[in-house]
Parts: sequence; structure tokens; C-alpha cells
Amino acid sequence: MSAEYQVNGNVAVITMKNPPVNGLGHATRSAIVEGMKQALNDDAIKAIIITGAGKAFSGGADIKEFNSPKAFAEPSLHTVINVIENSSKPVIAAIHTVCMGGGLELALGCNYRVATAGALIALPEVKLGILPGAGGTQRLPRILGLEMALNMIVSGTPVTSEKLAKTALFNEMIEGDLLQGALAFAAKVADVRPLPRVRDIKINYPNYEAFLQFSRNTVRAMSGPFPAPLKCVEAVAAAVTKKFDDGIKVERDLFLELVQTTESKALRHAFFGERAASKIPDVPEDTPLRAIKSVAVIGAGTMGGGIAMNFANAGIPVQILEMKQEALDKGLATIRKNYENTLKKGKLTQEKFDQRIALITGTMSYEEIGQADIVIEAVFEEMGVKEQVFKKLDQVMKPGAILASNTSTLDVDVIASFTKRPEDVIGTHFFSPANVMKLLEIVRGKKTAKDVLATTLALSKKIKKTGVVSGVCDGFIGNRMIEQYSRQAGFLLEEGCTPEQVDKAVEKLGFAMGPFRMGDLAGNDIGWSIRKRRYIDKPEITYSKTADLLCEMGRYGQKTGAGWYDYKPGDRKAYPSQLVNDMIIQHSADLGIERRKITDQEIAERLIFSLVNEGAYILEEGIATRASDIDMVYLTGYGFPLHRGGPMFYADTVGLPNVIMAMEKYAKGRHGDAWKVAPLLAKLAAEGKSFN
Ligand code: 3H9
Repeated sequence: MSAEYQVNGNVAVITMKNPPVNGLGHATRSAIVEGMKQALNDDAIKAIIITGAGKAFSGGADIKEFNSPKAFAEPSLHTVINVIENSSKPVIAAIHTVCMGGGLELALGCNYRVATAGALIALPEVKLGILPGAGGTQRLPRILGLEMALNMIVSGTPVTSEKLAKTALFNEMIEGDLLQGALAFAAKVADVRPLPRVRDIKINYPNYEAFLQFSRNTVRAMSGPFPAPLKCVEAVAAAVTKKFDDGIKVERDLFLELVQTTESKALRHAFFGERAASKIPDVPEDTPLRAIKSVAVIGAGTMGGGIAMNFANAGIPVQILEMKQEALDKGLATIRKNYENTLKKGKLTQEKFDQRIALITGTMSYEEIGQADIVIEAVFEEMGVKEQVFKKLDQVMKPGAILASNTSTLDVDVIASFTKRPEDVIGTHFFSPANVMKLLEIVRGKKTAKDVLATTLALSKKIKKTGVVSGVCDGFIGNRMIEQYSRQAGFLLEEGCTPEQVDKAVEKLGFAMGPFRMGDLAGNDIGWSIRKRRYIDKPEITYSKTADLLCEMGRYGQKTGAGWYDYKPGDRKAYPSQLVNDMIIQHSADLGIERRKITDQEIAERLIFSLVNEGAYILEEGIATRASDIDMVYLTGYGFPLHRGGPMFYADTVGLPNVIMAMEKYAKGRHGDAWKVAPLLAKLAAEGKSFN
């Protein structure tokens, strides 16, 4: 039973009980209908209150049910709302904390709504690539007016109940105990007839056609590859142009169409992927956390400064340690400048600016940071340098402090071995710019303590990052995969592509940036130094030499004003470079390769399937806990298009046998050794399964 039925005097109280957010799954829907029947059949009952237990009125339809027949099994949400709306006794929604999606739609089917302050009211379906499918697009415009309702439906943004207090949505705001307030309200309306119904309200908006056309144009321009926002406008338009029941039909058809789209499936995948990432199978959810009230960052460079800003933004004091006064001053000045820019843009108040600046202090003494609860090292990416830092941290940090490294490729177990407390050591791999990028790869060493891992995951949430746990391996999840992608990009140049052609082919799929523009932004010298190490450590791995030749030309990217592309001073636009293209063609000739025309499809497949195959190895080795973790890394840290759901999800949508077929084709070409199908990928494909 996912709802409880109680009688309070002559009022029936139906309390939804489906933790964590009273999702309107099949059992909850059935229980509400049962409760309604019971109340309607009991002559002693004069009014009915519907409310939610715990931390929500209701978060809406149970999204987990969407991929199963349960989602539409009777009683459907429509049926539930019809039962409520056709009730002969007044039904009152008593709203608190969260009232979203189907939850709000259910409340709109009630005759009255009362609420406490601070409740988040939203129709957020659009964020899941769908639209409100249980009457929300028809009832909300009737009660809030066309403009306000359309804004809420198209944006999905929550509005607090107090902001809506003066609208017709709420009949009364309750101060103090919600149930007592709702019971008092019920007493007032128990005998009022006729019962008010939202569906009976007429929308009065004289020039609605012009408004709807304006909305269509604006929404079309802003919704990119996602079909849902424009369909929201269409559904709302039906609320104005059609009779209520016909509008409901339009809404229903559009909902059913959207729920099947890959875009919606990808958004739902990302919603659950984000939440799943914080769950580690062998780390209990109630693991006691270490308190993090202060942070120290080693290194005031771009990375260190960006990392520090995250904590100041979250209100946590942070000390930055540098060895030289000049470097420290420069780092602190850069941070100040970043905040000043945000202040100038009006995205930060003066008060917040002052607070954040005050929270960041500099020091040159290791002794001064000893009491910090966590220290994050962001020094030069070289094991010798890390060794010095961690030996020092082991001496100065208080017992129980977490010792984190921002390494992007180095072995966290080796770093941990420089201390006498490897259980306190963890990797926290931030992505540049560290104060902006959502991804935080959390690297779990062999000896990392469970509470250190749980604390770091909780901390990532606090600083508004998507924390994804990776095991120790070269490059962890993200960079290990991107290496295969970059190798393919290099081979494509040798075989016939230009950097521009490769970039455009993946940007067309929705990638924020192709590999060569990305290289120019990050600095091509970084990959160069990694490859130089690889040439010695792993000579069996083949690379195209074009990237080395580029670096030998001094073209490191935007920072040197030239990379794969040419750049003009003060302009970040990438202009194709004749010099580079000549170099590439010459290199093909030197290798005796006859350049050929390569299709965009081949480019996209080779780049993305190389990610997928390495992802499969990573999954199989247990470096990533689940496929959706890999997808979250790519969605939040590598500009993978959200509407495609991440590389592993994308492979699922293409079909794993199709992925393998393409790989087998490429295995016959040059560098075919790069296409050895990962055993997990082969197994899943053979079993007709998918990654997610
Ligand atoms: C809809 O209503 C369609 C209808 O129009 C038409 C139907 C025909 N279902 O975010 P949190 C889980 S579509 C199932 O960390 P918070 C979530 O997975 C729905 N589960 O907490 C997590 O589980 P776990 C429209 C849900 O306090 C746990 O709750 N509604 C749902 O930061 C805690 O989540 C939405 O789009 C759900 N609907 O935020 C609302 N919602 O602990 C989406 C949450 O196992 N939800 N869960 O990982 C949210 O925006 C936030 O979760 C909410 C709470 C604000 C509710």
C-alpha cells in the first residue's frame, strides 16, 4: 500500500507514502483510487484531503516506471485525476516541500489547494524530454493564465509556493501544521456547492494567437535538438483553442510521442545516471562522513585557483599554498579577477563577492594548512613532484584529514604509498576550468577508506559537481577513453581528413567541440608530453605523428596563437590553417598513404566507437561501477551531447551488434589493431543485451 487512509472527524485524509518523493507509481495510484472510493462510500465523510508523507507532496509520475507497462497500467494518472475531479465531495490537496509533475497535475484535479511556504512547484517534465501528460498543459494555463503557465511548462523551472500565493493556484497558504490547516480549510468548504473545477475555468487571453506564435518562434530557436519544448507550446495552445477534453487528447498524443524519443530516454538516463553515480555498491549509504569545514589547496595555478573557488562558492574557507610569494599573489589576483568578471556581469552580488574573496586566503607555510579537513594537491603532473608534496602533507596534516590529488593520469596508489596513511588518500580529478566544469572524477585507491570515499562524494555534491568514482588506471575513466578517440582522430588525418572535417563531423552530432578544436583549447603540448612517456613505457601503442609534428612547429593551440587552426589576437574563432593542412598531406605522402575521401559517418563512428570499446574494457575491469557512470563522465566533462545520453547509451541506441559490425570493418583498415572488440561488448551483443 503506497498511500494511507485515515479519518479525522468527518474528513478523510489520503497520505501518499512512496518514499523518497511519493512518485505516482502504480501502487500509489491504486491506493489513491481505493482511498477515494472508501471516502465516497462513507456517508460520514464530508471532505477529502490528499497529502504526501515525508519530504514531498509528490515528485510526480514514477520515472522508473516509464520503461515498463506499469507506467500506463490502470489506474493511470488520468484515471486517478478523473476520479478526484468527479468526486461528489470536495477534495483538497495539502501541498508541502515538493509538488512537481504528475504531483502538481493531481493537485490541479482537486477542487482546492492549500500549501505551506517554501514548497517547490513545477511541471519539470520538459527536462526529461517529455511534457506534462496528465492534464498539466490544460489545467495550469486555466488557473495561472497563459503566459505564466507556458513559462513554467516550457522551462520546467520550480517556483516557490509563496511566489504563487496570490494566484488562483492556492486557495490558502497555511502557517504552522499543514494537516491542521487543511482540516480547518476543509471545514470551511465542506458544504460549498457547486464544487469548483479547474477544467471549467475559461482562459481569457484576447490576442492569444500572436502570443503563441511568438512563443513558438522563441522556443524553436532555443530548444536545440530537443523536441519537447516546442511540443509543450503546442499542447498549451490546445488549451486555448480546443475544448478541455479535446485538449487533453492533444496533450496525451504529444506525451506518448515524446516519451518514445531517444532524446527523452537520454535525458531520463542522465537523470538517474547522475543519482546512481553517488552510490557505490560496497559503501553503505549510511557510512559516517568526516566533517569538512575547511579546505587547503596546494598550488595557485589555473587548476588550484579554480578548485579553490568551488569551495568558496559553497561557503567553505579555503587556504591556497604556494612556494613563492609571486606565484601566490598571481594566483590570488586571478581568482579575484574571475570573481570581478562575474560581479560585472551582474551574476554575483557585492555581498557574495566580498564573502567569497574573504573565504580564500594564501599561505606559503605547510604548517599553516595542517588543520584543514581536506587538502587537494594541484601541482605539476610529475610523480617526483607529487612525492615531495605528499611526503610533506603526511608530516603536517592532522590525523583524519583527507589527502587528495588532482592528478589526471598518475597512479593514485603510488601517490598514497608516499604517506603512512594511504587509507586517507584519494584522487579528485577536476576538469578545466575547475570552477565551471561539472565533472569531478573521484579516484578510489586500493587502500582508500570507505568513509573517505563517501565524504568526497558528499563533498562533490556540496560544491555542485557530478562526482563519478573511478578505479586506478592510466587516465582513469575519461582520459583513458579519450586517448583512443584522439588516436582515431590522428589516424583520420593521415588517411585523408583535415582537422576541420573531423571536428565538423562530430560537432554535427552535437559535440560541444571536435577533437582538434578541443586540443587547441586544452594545449596540444599536454598530449605531446603524455605520448613521449608512452613511446618509452608502451611502445606497442601506435599514434599518428601529425600531432607531434604540430607541436614541433610550436603550435600548442590557442595559448600560442596557433594550433591545428590559426587564431587571430583577441579572437577565439578557429580558422583552418593552410600550413597545417600542408603538413598533414606531406605526412601522408611520407608514409606512402594514398589519401582518400572519408565520410562523416566513418569519422563519427571511428571516434565514438573507439570511446565505447575502451568504455567496455573499463567496465569489465571494474574501473567504472556501471555504464551510466561512464556516460556521466562524458556528458559532464567531455562535451558529449546530452540528447545522445553518453557514449555507452549511444552504443545501446545504435545496437551493440551494429557497433561491432562497424568495428570489424575498421579493423581491416590501417591501425586495425586499435579495433580489438572488448570481451564485454562482444558478450553483451551476443546475448542481445545492452550496456545500460
Ligand atoms: C511526470 O510527472 C509525468 C506526468 O506529467 C505524466 C504521466 C502520465 N520518479 O533528486 P534527488 C528519486 S514525469 C521516481 O536526489 P532532491 C531519485 O531518483 C516526473 N523517482 O533529491 C532519487 O532516488 P535515489 C516529473 C524519483 O531532494 C530520490 O528520488 N517530475 C522521482 O535533491 C531523491 O532524488 C520530475 O521530473 C520521480 N519522479 O530532489 C521531478 N523524482 O535516492 C524529478 C525523484 O534512489 N525530480 N526521484 O537515487 C526532481 O527534480 C528531484 O528529485 C526532487 C527532489 C526535486 C523531487
